[in-house]
Amino acid sequence: MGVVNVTPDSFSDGGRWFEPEAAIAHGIRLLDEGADVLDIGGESTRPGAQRVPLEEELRRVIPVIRELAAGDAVVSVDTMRAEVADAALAAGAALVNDVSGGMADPSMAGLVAEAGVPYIVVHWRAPSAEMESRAVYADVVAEVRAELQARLEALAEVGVRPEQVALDPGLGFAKNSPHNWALLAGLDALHGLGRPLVLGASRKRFLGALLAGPDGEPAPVEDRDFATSAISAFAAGAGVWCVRVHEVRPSADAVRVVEAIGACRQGAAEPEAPGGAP
Ligand code: PMM
Repeated sequence: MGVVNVTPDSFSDGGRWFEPEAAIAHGIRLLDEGADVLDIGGESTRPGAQRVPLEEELRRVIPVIRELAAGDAVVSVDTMRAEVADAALAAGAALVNDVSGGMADPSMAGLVAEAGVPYIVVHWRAPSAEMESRAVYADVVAEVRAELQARLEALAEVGVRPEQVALDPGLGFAKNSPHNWALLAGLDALHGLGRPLVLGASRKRFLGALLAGPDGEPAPVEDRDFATSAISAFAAGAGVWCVRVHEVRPSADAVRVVEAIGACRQGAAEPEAPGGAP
């Protein structure tokens, strides 16, 4: 899944694709690089971010979704608002990616149930402005698992079928670096929920901290893409369904490598080189 943030202020790529033409061109580039899905969002969720007004979020994402979906891309809308999800689906989006897992907008679950579309439910505890103070866990893997299970049940009560849902532990959402690493190390427990898993590690702060220089300064955002693709390889090997990344090519290649190894493990024929080359 390639990220198209139509925002002036995302931590990872804020402002670069803020104009619709730039966002559309970027989406097309990500498809060329191997993205299966484009995730289009108009609201930054970086820690401390303030909410964007509804009208502004619509203005940012709908034209970009309409254009990219018309070009046959599989488009996901990254939103916490039912009204935005509704307009996005009408404009051609095929999936809803909700970083609040239906908790920010009480109308979201009903809309998704009615639409019957795939729904990415991210583990979330509080809006961006408050989430850092909610990063408190005795056992992060067990608690995230239990809270995602509770979301699945609450969503089912309003008609969201479990088969519609993919689950995401929400790296960085009310989680500090040790929490994020623990969740990656504990993916098996999340597989136990029986739904496809999504991971959004791309360029996040815990990678900046891991790659900090001798002065302790976090690695700049654009220097986190190699680490991101390492996580994509790890995720593919661990059976994760989808990775959400800003730079698609390295992750798409990493996933193909893991798939080739997996195919050999299952006794399938070796993958053929393109064009029959040796
Ligand atoms: N992270 C961000 C935004 N959307 N969606 C999912 N499913 N999982 C995530 O971890 C996630 C997300 C924040 O990152 P960005 O500002 O780089 O888009």
